[in-house]
Amino acid sequence: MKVAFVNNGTESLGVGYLAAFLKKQGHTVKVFNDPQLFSDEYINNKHLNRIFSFQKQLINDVINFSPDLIGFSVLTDYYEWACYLAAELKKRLARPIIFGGIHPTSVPEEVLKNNFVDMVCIGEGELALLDVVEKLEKSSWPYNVLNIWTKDGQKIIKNKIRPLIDDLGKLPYPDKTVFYEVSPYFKTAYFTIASRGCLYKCSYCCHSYLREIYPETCYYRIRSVENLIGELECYRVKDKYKVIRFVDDIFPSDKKWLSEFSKVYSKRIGVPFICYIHPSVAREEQILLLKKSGACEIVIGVQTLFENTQKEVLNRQINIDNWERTILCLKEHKIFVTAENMIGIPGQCIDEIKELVKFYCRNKVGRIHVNWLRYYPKTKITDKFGQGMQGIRKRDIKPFTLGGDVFNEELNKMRVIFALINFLPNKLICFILRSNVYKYLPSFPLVFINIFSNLKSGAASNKITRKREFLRYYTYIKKKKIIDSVLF
Ligand code: B12
Ligand code: SF4
Repeated sequence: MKVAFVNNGTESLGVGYLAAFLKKQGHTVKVFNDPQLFSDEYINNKHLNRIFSFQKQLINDVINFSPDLIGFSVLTDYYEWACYLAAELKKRLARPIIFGGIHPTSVPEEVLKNNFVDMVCIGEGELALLDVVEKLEKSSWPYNVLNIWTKDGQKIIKNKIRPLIDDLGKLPYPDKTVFYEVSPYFKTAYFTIASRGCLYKCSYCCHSYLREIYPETCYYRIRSVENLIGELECYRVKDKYKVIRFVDDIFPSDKKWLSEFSKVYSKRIGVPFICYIHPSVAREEQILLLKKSGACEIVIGVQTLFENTQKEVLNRQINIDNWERTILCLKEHKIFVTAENMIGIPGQCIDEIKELVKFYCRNKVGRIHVNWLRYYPKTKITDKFGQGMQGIRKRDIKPFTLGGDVFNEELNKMRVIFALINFLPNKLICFILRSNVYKYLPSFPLVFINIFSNLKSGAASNKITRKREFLRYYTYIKKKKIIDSVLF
């Protein structure tokens, strides 16, 4: 069978895993990429996006490939995009269309209301998608495949969810070639994942909901060190890449795993890497092991410092002293620190954000990210505070870098201060806060704040982003004849 995945411009490990699984069973898989120029977390301009659109070409390419099944991996931010392309494809090509990923997993019934979506996959997709493909191959409709919801006329068929794959080592390595053959910008850094799931369930995160659909299984799973290193060797990462990005929600902190990883990784791979950690589990011992392995940049999610907001709104049990200790320890070991923060949290007052600014004046980090809260469907924060934001209606969505669901002018001015912490003396920052001078600052367009902080930091992840974004625009604009695009 031939399976086409329509991709939103970013490498998706989910699609990589699904492609590898299907290919292993002899199926053909191809990715069709929409580069989404001028529609990303940095630049969002409808007119330029239309002028530099590759969607017409993508549709023609999919039609020429003549797949037996068309798949979309859908995040909420790209739901509208996926619906548009799926509807256009359905008009021209009568083939089954399946949506999978976090958005359909969260609101499957709503997604199935679209007449161009034939099936949705809830949760982990490898086994389910293979079952679907095998059924279609035998010319039968996948009415009774675990994890799959589909339609019989007006009726929605809701199948149960199968347990999570307990041993991730049973899966083939994610297929990277489906992306690499599409465009060189996918090769700018190596992305991979050592685990699935998370130990926590913060209210604004997908795990606050996903854990509910998998109540009885071991939710957090880690690949064996050997399996992970095997993947990196298979793709010759040591020879081909300058940096690796582990995109685990939180990088494994289990001491036994980490000490084995540190020995094997430094010996057989040795490429500097970026990962996320959680301060509750990252003691000095773990940080030392990460350093020995080759961690060059570590991302930590601080979000806010008020314990009440952490506990009551975000469902995080974090001891603020831990943050200071973790940051200090990372800096002592000369690891670049990126701190993620959130603004627009329900009940978060300006004083709370001022405290956060002061915290970073005391504890300087390499890069401070300030993201706007997004009310993603089915998350606990949305259930409690995001009335009407369940993502079930299509809406004009702004990424959390560009305003999220909670943009407000005063907070945006405060956001400018975060971008200045590493460039102005602490005394001046404190004066700006005390005298409320920030209120008179111009409300810079968010894109400038993002680009400014990106250019100024020496973070490895920023270097990757710059290189990848440059190549994404350069390779695709080169392909485009501007006159054609204006006429189209
Ligand atoms: C890695 C990651 C990234 C990477 C890669 C993104 C990507 N496109 O894969 C980077 C850093 C680039 C990224 C960026 C963003 N991310 Co992100 N990211 C993640 C993270 C931590 C892990 C995803 C992952 O690779 N998991 C491992 C793979 C194997 O699992 P999977 O993707 O879920 O795929 C499996 C199933 O879902 C299913 N499946 C998936 N697709 C399909 C399709 C079909 C047809 C089928 C049958 C099955 C199926 O089968 C797969 C294999 O089992 C998740 C959190 C999480 N744990 O899910 C957030 C997450 C997906 N990200 C999120 C967000 C918001 C973003 C951004 C929009 C943030 C922003 N900057 O504004 C961008 C969007 C980028 C883009 N253009 O796609 C949200 C999405 C929430 C939502 N409701 O949509 C998540 C859930 C985190 C959260 N806040 O809860 N992200
Ligand atoms: S620690 Fe991070 S990944 Fe885990 S639930 Fe909280 S926000 Fe989500």
